[in-house]
Amino acid sequence: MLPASTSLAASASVELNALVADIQLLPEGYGPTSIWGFDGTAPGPEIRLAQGSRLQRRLVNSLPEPTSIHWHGVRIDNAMDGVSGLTQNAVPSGETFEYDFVVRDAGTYWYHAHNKSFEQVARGLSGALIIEEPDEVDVDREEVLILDDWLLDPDTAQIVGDFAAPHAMSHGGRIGNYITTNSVYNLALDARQNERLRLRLINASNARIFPLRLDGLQGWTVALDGMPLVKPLPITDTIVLGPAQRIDLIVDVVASEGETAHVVHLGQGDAFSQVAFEVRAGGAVKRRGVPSPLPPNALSMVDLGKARAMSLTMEGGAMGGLRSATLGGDSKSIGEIVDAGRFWAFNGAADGMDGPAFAELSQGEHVRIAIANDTVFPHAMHLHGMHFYEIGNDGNLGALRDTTLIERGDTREIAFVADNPGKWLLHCHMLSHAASGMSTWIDVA
Ligand SMILES: [Cu+2]
Repeated sequence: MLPASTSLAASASVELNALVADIQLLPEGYGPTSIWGFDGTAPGPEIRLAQGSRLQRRLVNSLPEPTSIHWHGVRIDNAMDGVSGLTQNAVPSGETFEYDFVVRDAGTYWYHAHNKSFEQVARGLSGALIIEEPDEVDVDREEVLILDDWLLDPDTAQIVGDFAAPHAMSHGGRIGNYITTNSVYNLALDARQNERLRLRLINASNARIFPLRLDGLQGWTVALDGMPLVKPLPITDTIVLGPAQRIDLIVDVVASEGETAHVVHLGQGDAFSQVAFEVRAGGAVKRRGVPSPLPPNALSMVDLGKARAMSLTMEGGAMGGLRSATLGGDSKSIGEIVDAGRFWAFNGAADGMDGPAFAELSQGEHVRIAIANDTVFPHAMHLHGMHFYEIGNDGNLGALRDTTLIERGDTREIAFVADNPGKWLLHCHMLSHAASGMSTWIDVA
């Protein structure tokens, strides 16, 4: 049901202007960086709405090339999904597009460009989309933390331009050399001892997997990719956030006044502070108890017993075994595929956008897809339009997600009810991979 106020706002769409702008991304002493950003900022403006309300934004394209906006993780009307070439035409330079849809689910989502994503997202076209639960969550405050990396030339402070570099496409994707949170290097926030924080972490990078650990903070995972866990899960281990994934944490500051707590980034051999929390005076004497779960969103439960089983095999990339694949309807050698700028294949096709990956699904059908990673790189597979359950090793339904990280050699089975009609993209969210063979779609009629 729409809140009463939305009818008054029916024609009052707020603009979201995609434009070229300079921001101070590197520390002081370096020059500004030219980015592409919504409203000229990176991240773009945070969009925050009540669950069940209506999101209306007029995309104004002031960029030198066409663009579109995808609302990542939102169970949305297909026509509003923003995938240029599948659900809409890319919006030409100088033109506009009206996005208008109801947000059914509370949670942490994000929006980003979806035309030439491997370039446009790397240039800065993304932002947070926060859908609030009807009742306030019992925390002292929340922080939206957008994790990203940038590939910058330190001499000029500019974004390195070879977005379609074959090395990045055929290996782990475009990996930046400058890691930020909310576009700030070494972000530092204030906190108080025993303060309870909700941290909404969003991985907006093109390809980087963020392994994170908490130091001076203790708490629980309460949601993944926007969807609440049935029960808060104590954080005891490394948190791994693949590209496009989100995680909501409720944490207590257990570091003492004068100390600094951290979200620690575990790099290759080194660890550094992704976000610092400097503990000030005025904390509480005691920690609170275990938090309540967030209220669930109303999603259809899958019946695995009646689910149609399908499989998707991911092949290719550097050091992969792909020798041939179909391209343009013909079988081509790996050399011919590489000459066409493709390095990957789904079920033997390097051009998975030419048709749906599977026979048409009927609306309401229960499906399970075994996604096999027959490559030597991890991949973050994202389905548009519907969340899915990851099926655990025990064969039971696990967490609800919209993006699942599949390590090299692993197979992950996902299951969902195909209850949202339309053409829905299914692709790797390492965006260089998506542009070079790892994109297909499903058709729910
Ligand atoms: Cu990939």
